[in-house]
Amino acid sequence: MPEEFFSIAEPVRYEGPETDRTLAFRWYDPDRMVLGRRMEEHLRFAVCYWHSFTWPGGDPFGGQTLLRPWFGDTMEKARLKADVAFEMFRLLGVPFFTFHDRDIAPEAESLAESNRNVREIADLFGKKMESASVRLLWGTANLFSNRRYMAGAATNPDPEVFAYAAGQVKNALEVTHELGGANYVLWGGREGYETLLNTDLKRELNQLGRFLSMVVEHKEKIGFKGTILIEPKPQEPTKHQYDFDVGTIYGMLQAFGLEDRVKINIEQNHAILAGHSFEHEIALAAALGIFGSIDINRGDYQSGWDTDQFAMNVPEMALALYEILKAGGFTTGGLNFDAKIRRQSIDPDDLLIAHIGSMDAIARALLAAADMMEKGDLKSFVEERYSGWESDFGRSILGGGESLESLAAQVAEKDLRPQPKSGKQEFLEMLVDRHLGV
Ligand code: XUL
Ligand code: CO
Repeated sequence: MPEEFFSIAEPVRYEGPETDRTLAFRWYDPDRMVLGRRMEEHLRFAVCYWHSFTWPGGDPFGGQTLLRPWFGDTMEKARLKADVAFEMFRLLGVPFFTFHDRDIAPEAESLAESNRNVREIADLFGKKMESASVRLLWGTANLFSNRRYMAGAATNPDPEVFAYAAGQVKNALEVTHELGGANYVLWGGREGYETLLNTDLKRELNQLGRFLSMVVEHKEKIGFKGTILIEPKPQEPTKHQYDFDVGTIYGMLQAFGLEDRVKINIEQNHAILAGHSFEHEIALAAALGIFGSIDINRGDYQSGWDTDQFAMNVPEMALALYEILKAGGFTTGGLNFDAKIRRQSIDPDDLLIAHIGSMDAIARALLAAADMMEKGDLKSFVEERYSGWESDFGRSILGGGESLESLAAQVAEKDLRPQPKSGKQEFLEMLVDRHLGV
């Protein structure tokens, strides 16, 4: 069956910008060298299991629109789903995939049985990965769908729920380790609250800190070398999520002494929901030394929820990739398509088209970002703008050599009357457009 689910059996190939074939790459050329690195190694694309293979196409007013032969709660269906998923990884030629424990195997009555189901499918993945070229970018545990987690997992008022979540994460982390995962992600699906009337905020924050520490301790115990990543999101499902944005998570990590042990998985749509730009979140994480990985998608600028659309917007991604390149590129991280086709996109090939379109848009954006790096005009402008801080005077201020008194005295003595200089935003935006080929 899986061979017949999609309309093609041969992997999608790079054909160049001249091609008008839909199932072909125009810009994503894995072997093309960009700034001394293969394009595939820069972008490290991953297909996610949940949106592509488990989401039924529902919205708040209607249920399933996507009919898939592997939908259902049996292990047989889970194996069929794995066959189709690996077929899609092969067709797209993506180097990575990602999953939640609940995406790959059905939940059972007890934790032990559910964990066994996950292990069984993970073993199947392991066998498939022996002959496939796809690797695991990250695994994670779904601590938000089951009703036991309605009041949170680590931040639940009931310690038994905390314990259940711990047991689930232990298994998902071990499975990720066994499959050679490059990272492990924690997205605090319901780690937040709706109303203070029923919530002890301080207690819940401490619970979350303890949970994170336990994950790091277990990672070290089992010898997992990948990176532990936290994914910020400001709201949805809860009104106030504790892991609101990069800055909030950094503060939390510092409070629990984990700022050197955990990094961040930034999602475009979550950045937008937090009132930030995507590139702001990347730049802040890089500045704080906690940039890890990306969930690449596109939020809708009018809707206040997580629309998780496939990213096709080249200019915005060029600015994001510029920040990633400035930060030195990915180490263990990559670009995970945390994106879903629209519920009316019901043709099997729509899954391929969505990924191809986005991979091409991102590849084109990478070329623009690489051009920004190579020409260096944006960088020179910023360096020149701050050049005063490289003078003896600037260094003395930041080096602790001055006080309010000494600075006040120097302003008077040298009769300093600093003059404003143009920030030249339109000029810089024009340069960005030029890097985009305008
Ligand atoms: C939810 C979200 C998750 C995480 C993994 O908005 O982004 O899919 O990426 O749990
Ligand atoms: Co995500």
